[in-house]
Amino acid sequence: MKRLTLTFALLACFGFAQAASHEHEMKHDMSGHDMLGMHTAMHQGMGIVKAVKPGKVQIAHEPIPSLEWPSMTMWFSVKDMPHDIKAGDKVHFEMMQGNKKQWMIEKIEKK
Ligand SMILES: [Cu+2]
Repeated sequence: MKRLTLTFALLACFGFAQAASHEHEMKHDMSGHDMLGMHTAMHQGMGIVKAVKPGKVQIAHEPIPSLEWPSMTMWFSVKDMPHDIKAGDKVHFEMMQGNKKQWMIEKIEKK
């Protein structure tokens, strides 16, 4: 019986992982899905916008403990760039690594 439960748990995890890999095609709000977050490796950061280009933003971000990143300035791809984001804005963002290893901001908002 224990073994059966484990199998179900693994299947459930696999299902979530699959859902995560297609997340960029989905529009629904992922926040609050704690279990899903575990599998998608979504990371949160805060920082100051340094520059904006179509589909990209340069952010001087604070340390990101979940990635063991120190603070630094770097470019990110942005899935849906809000029109009101500009250099000098303090922002909160959520990102995940895409299948080409690039960091994609899934959500960005002014603070
Ligand atoms: Cu960085």
